[in-house]
Formats: sequence, structure tokens, C-alpha cells
Amino acid sequence: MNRIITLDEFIIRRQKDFPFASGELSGLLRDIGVASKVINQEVNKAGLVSILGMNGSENASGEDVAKLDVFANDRMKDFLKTSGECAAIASEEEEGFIHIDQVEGKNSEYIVVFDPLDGSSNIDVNVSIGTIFAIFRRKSASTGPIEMSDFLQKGIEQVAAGYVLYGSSTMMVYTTGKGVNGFTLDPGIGEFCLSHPDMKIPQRGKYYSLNQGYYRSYSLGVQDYLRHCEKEGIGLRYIGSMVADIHRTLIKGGIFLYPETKDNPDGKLRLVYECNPMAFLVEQAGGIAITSNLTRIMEEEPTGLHQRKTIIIGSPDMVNKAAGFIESHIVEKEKNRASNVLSD
Ligand code: AHM
Ligand code: MG
Repeated sequence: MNRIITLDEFIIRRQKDFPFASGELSGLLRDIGVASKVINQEVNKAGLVSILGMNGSENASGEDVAKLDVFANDRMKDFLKTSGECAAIASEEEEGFIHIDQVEGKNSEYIVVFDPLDGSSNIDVNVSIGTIFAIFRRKSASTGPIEMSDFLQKGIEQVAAGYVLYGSSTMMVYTTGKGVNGFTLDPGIGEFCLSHPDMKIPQRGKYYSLNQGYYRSYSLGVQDYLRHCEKEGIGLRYIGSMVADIHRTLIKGGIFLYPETKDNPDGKLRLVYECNPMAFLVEQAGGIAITSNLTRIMEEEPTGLHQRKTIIIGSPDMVNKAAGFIESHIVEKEKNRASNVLSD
């Protein structure tokens, strides 16, 4: 039998990949791993909330029961605040960024952004949800205050990113820019164990994934691509939980899209802590991640912490195919515009 490799062990072994790092990044990844184990415990009890108490009420032990996404946010904050490696954090659950006081004797050089519990509308129905995170090195001088520009770095500046999927089993998948590795939580020993080393996304897959119900509000290029999928008999899989949909796409191959719609003209998903970390992971696994303007997600200049972005991500052949349909409509539009100008 092969000896298992735990997340902590793996992170320490990989530390030497970072010439500039003296363990801070490793410490941060381990802290996120521990926070997610605590969140996982609570997620597993979600169905019991109505028995033990609802948000705003007390549970059987007389403690206040927090909503699960608030609970997840608080745990991520607790662990990152005390780690000593993190200078500031930003979260989907917080309006602005949060500065973290330096822990004595520690050098806080990192910025962490996260969505503590993505897909939280799925909690009530026992469907998979997840935590998404990304880590940057701070840009501002370590002697001065943290600045918004520390958070508004392009995706290509990420030093690490990952997600935790609370599914039929709990998994942490992360990258530090040297491939992608997945760890499954063994509930018996309470450790994440390396289960998916060096993950590679298949060149193409059997599924496309998007909210098909918004079909009429998608651009003509996206509609054309969806008709192509239908014609080719490509299956539709959509959980409505980005972490779970991307996880399947990463393992089985496929494409995930959240383009612009009438309700969300810039897309729904957030560039800084949803699109960029997923783009980093998928690219590291050999996939492609672009906006519906066909620009690379990780080269987009963020303009705000909670800015939304369109996303088309997944297996290279499928993303390129979708891009081709979108492109031909852009070219068509351009031609029409030019001929209108000439005839004016
Ligand atoms: P949330 O951050 O409010 O949980 O919303 C994000 C979720 C993603 O996980 C998922 O991909 C998307 O919203 C689904 O949106 P829709 O219901 O419009 O298809
Ligand atoms: Mg979210």
C-alpha cells in the first residue's frame, strides 16, 4: 500500500519551489486548509440547523447560530488574522478590505482574497458548495498602509489560488503556479490527503455548463455555440455552484460559461476572488479561461474588489470553439458597422 501524503507534508515538500519564500506562503496555505476543515464540519451539520436553531436564534447549547456563509467568512478571517503571514484580506462577504495587525516576529507580505462559501443558495437543498481563494504578494511598501492597489492586481500576479469543494467528499485543490494538486479530506484522520496529483484538464469533454434558462438573453455568438453543442449532442451539466461545476470540468473536461445577460450585463461572477483563482487553476491544468470579449481573464485589470466579469473556461478545444462562434459575430457586427458608416 502506498503511504499517504497529507496536505501539510506536501506543502512543506514544495516550499523549496519558491526561492523567495521562507515558509510564509506554506503557512498561509496550511491555515486555509485548517479553516476549511472547520467550515466543512459546519457544512456537514447544515441540515441540522432547523433542529438546533436558525440564524438569529440559539442552538441547543445556547450559542448563537450564524448563517453558514457568515460562519465561513468568520472562520477564514480568524485563521488568516492569527497566521501572521497575511497583511490584509478581502472577502465576498465584506464591503471593503480588512487590514490585519502584524503578529510580532512575523513578516506579513501576503494579501488573501476569498469567497468563503460560494453557491450558498444551494445549502438548503444539500448541493455542493465551496470556498474559493487567491493569494498575492503585497505591492505597497511593507512600512506603509495597505492600499486598494494591493488587491486590484491582475490574475497573472497570483502566487497561489485554490478552492475547497464541500461535496460527496471534501476536497482542496490548489496551485502555486507549478501545476495543480488535489487533496481529499479523510474524515477518519481529519487530514487532507493527496488524491489527485498533477491534475490535467482533458483537451475536450462531454459536457457544457451554463444556465441554459437564460438562453434568450445571451449574445448571438453564445447562442450559436449553444446550438452547436446541441447539434453535436454535447451533454448539459449545470449545478449552479461554480466550484462544483469547475471541479467537474477540470476532472472530466468540458466548458463552463457565465456570459453577460440582461440582469448581469458584465457577467455575474466576481473577477478578483472567483474568476481569477479559477482561471489560474484551469490554466495551470492546461485549460483556457477568457472573458466573453475573448480576452484572457488573468490579464484583466481589476477596477474594484467586487467587480463582475464574464467567463468562459475549460478544456482548450471547447473554449476555442466557443470563442470562434463569438468571434464570427464580432467580425459580422464590425462589417455591418463599417458598411453603415460608408452608406451614411
Ligand atoms: P454566490 O456567490 O451568491 O453564491 O453566487 C455565485 C454562484 C456561482 O457559484 C454559480 O456559478 C452562479 O452563482 C449561479 O448563478 P445562476 O443562478 O444565475 O445560474
Ligand atoms: Mg460567490
